[in-house]
Amino acid sequence: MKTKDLKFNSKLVHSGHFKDKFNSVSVPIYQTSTFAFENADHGAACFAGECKDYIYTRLGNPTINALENCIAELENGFGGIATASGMGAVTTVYMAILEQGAHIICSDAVYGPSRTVLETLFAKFGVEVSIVDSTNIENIKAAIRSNTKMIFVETPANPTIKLTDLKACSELAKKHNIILTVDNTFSSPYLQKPLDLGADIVVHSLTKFLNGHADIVGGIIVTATEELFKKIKPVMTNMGPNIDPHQAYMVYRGIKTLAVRMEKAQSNAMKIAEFLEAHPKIEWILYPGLKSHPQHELAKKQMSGFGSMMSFGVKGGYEAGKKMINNVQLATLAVSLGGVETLIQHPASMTHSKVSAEGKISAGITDDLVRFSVGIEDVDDLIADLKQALAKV
Ligand code: LCS
Repeated sequence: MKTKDLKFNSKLVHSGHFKDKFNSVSVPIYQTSTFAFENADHGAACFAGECKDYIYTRLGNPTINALENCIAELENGFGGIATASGMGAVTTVYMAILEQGAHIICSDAVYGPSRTVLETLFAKFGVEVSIVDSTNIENIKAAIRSNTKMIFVETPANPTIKLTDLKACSELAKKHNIILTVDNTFSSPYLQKPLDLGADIVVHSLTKFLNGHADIVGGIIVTATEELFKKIKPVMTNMGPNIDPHQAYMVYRGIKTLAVRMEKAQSNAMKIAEFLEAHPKIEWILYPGLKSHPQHELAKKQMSGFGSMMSFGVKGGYEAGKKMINNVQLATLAVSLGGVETLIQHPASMTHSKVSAEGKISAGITDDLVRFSVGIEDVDDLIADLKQALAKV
């Protein structure tokens, strides 16, 4: 049975697996930098692309390939290109698609470095950048120029939990022959499949939900087509932000429990969001599963669940939020997200601190914004923790 024809939960367990000499049930870690050739002709044939044998781990490795094939199937894409980090994936896509004089439209609601690398490094190489509020498709439409090569969005976005309408966005991109790249980190393919909605490229920080255990850093690019795959893969292999086989193994192992982790985390998140929304010390809360989220209907349309990421403000602003953050006992004060453990952080001074003050204001990364990544602990314990921390505010 071909794994690509299986249903999603079966794919999580079986996609990417290959039969080896020992019939290993778990894909082994091929912790090797290089692979021996039979003879000189074999080596030459490998380099000439006349045989599919492995050459060198930066170019390809069985453990890494298992991971790449697995995620490509989960995203219904053509192929996957794993990288050393999520930023390795984002910047490899930028490098492959953009060029001097090209223009990119980037949502204002993205992970800080995905935006700042465009405004600093890529701008230095002559790439034009427009940062827009992508919650309204008209803003993207208005920003299109004759040299626009890519639209880059993240939905739900870090840390504002803003959504972008992927179907509308992909229709617009197609009409203007622009590549649409979607950072799907916050949803994972369990909750949202951007390629099915018309996107051309998906990127992930594997560090988050796909791995799920806060013990590695990694990234991946999945392309819809062979053409895009062939354009991006050599950029990765030549520039060298490849993932390590051990990292790849850890993510591949984590993926097998993605569905059960996501289900538990998002069920916890819904209860926590309702608790916070009703709490007198909470000024505002954004969680796609709440009816009060301005894009709740869009979330229902393009996601199969609401995930486990939320942002909120405590009455009294930054000082009050800081007091709360400093008083949680079960949740951990740390950046990153999407692991089995609940994390809390303050984006304006941490993950998004390098975004300019005006950039933060226009993107809605306010000083009082507290970001919460809900884990799979018992929800009663998490709520009790939030209750005692808020009592100290
Ligand atoms: N995309 C999103 C949506 C992210 O949240 C992150 C990291 C990245 C890309 C980059 O991935 P990395 O290179 O770290 O694997 N987000 C982080 C965060 O919110 N806190 O720490 C890292």
